[in-house]
Amino acid sequence: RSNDDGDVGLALKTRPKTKRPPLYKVMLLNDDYTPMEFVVLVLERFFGIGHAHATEIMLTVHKKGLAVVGVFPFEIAETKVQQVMEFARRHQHPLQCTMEKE
Ligand code: TYC
Repeated sequence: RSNDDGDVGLALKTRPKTKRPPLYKVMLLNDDYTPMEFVVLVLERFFGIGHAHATEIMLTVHKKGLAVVGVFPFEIAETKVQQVMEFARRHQHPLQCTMEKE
């Protein structure tokens, strides 16, 4: 069909498509060896989290085993994970950072 607006109306239900990108949770995992201060530094440096909140998040990971530290579109989440993993590797800490679709 066609209409006076000139669209051919292939989409029969014409809802304007404003699809948001899927978001990904970036998580830190606990381990027995990474120093607490190093984890706090990671949260400050790569996630822009202030010292007090970074300390709270680090203690949550320490106690519960993991915590979500941020939620981002895929490419940004992937970059955060890479940055944290590389930083931990360079300092020879076993800290693990992962992402999963929200
Ligand atoms: N469990 C570590 C310790 O006792 C601290 C730690 C916290 C390690 C958070 C990793 O993601 C982590 N030194």
